[in-house]
Amino acid sequence: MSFLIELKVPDIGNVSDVEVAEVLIEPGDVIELDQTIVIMESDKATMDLPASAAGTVEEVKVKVGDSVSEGSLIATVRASTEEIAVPPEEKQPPAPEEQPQAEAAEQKPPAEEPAQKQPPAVQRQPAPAIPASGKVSGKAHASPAVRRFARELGVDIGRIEKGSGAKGRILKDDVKNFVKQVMTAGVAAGAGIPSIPEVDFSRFGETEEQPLSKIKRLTGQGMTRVWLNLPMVTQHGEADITEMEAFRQSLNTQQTEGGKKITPLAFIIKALLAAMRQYPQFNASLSADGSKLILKKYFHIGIAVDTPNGLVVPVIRDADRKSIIELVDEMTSLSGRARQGKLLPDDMQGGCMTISSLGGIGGTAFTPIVNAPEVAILGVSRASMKPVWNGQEFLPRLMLPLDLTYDHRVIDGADGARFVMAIADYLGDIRRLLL
Ligand code: CAO
Repeated sequence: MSFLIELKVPDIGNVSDVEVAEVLIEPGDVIELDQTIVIMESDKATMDLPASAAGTVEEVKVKVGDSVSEGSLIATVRASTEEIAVPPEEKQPPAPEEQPQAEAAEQKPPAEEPAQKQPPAVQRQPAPAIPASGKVSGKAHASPAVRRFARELGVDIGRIEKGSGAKGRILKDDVKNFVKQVMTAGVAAGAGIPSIPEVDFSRFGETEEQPLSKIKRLTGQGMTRVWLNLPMVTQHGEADITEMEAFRQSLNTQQTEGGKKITPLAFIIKALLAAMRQYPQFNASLSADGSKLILKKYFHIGIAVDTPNGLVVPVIRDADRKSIIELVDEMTSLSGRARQGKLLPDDMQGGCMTISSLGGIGGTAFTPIVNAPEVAILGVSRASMKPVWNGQEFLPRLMLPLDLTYDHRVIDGADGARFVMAIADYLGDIRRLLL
């Protein structure tokens, strides 16, 4: 005899509308009592929802991103009489009136739950400390999503001794805690990277703590990952943009009312695209195992935008098919939305190469960090008038500083220099962009 059992969200305290972060079951799965079936996330905590019954999953009623509260139906499970496991201390002879109810359930799904108590949602505790040796604990018990998350952070999940989820399952928080521990340990476990010692600055004077914005924290993690993984070299160069500037100024003077101001950046994008077409290895990414180069036939350009919350990189798609005016329009719209915090994740994905322009602010040179898995980034500083020797005399020319950082695993130094020179040549004579 079998019964259809509804698995619902139990009492989760005063919290409601909790988001489903992971669904760990699918129809047909055979599950055990207390096995984690869903992971829920509120603002304050992450909770595992254990199965209140063993059996075969018939239907899953929620998906990632759904909001659930106490009583929300998560799934239905078909269980045989033997599978209806009740915790030993609660096992009691069935009350005489319960038996017919259970039998009725068999004929008329969805049935009432048999007398069975829903186990409470498990609020996570931080994962236990990792031994400094970074010892591998055997086969890690984690969902595909958690494994993917660990991979993204470059964490070998096998080094996490035990998860804080039901039955030692490794959860996202465990991976995050592992990374934190590795970053703060005296010597990073296995990596041998000494950490910056913690200092009590209040010993030296008054201090105030200011939490970093989410964007800043994520950017920090991303930058550290790139810094540790990529051997980077920065090639500096200069473009003579005297003529280009004269043309740009004339375009801005002729602008009709309401027309957007054209900054040097639109021309720099055009020159970069031409150089990428000439040197396809710059429009590429290295495969994850480092064995091959994936050449891209599309040209999406990321633009680093400084916002009150930190740095974001929206992407101009198919920039090679856009005119100067279209590029200006799109940059204005993307940087405006970036500063209002209105960019969608899709707006920041798929870039082939990034430009980081500090030209509006100042400076003469800097060394930007590659936005991996891209293989290079073009930094631009402020153009200034310089005396340039033409073989006979010094002439005042407007010179634009260019800083190209590249992944040395993919780009050789000679190609780096050629690429910067190509950009400088295109900017020096923008008629060449027409060829
Ligand atoms: N040389 C001289 N002047 C320049 C210049 C350059 N390289 N680049 C821009 N300018 C001028 C513009 O023409 C404009 O002049 P006016 O005010 O006289 O018209 C002024 O500087 C301001 O330009 P802008 O910065 O507003 O516009 P932009 O198109 O050059 O850049 C954007 C747009 C979004 C890239 C920029 O605003 C920004 O956020 N830059 C910061 C990027 C950053 O933080 N990078 C660091 C990341 S870590 O690598």
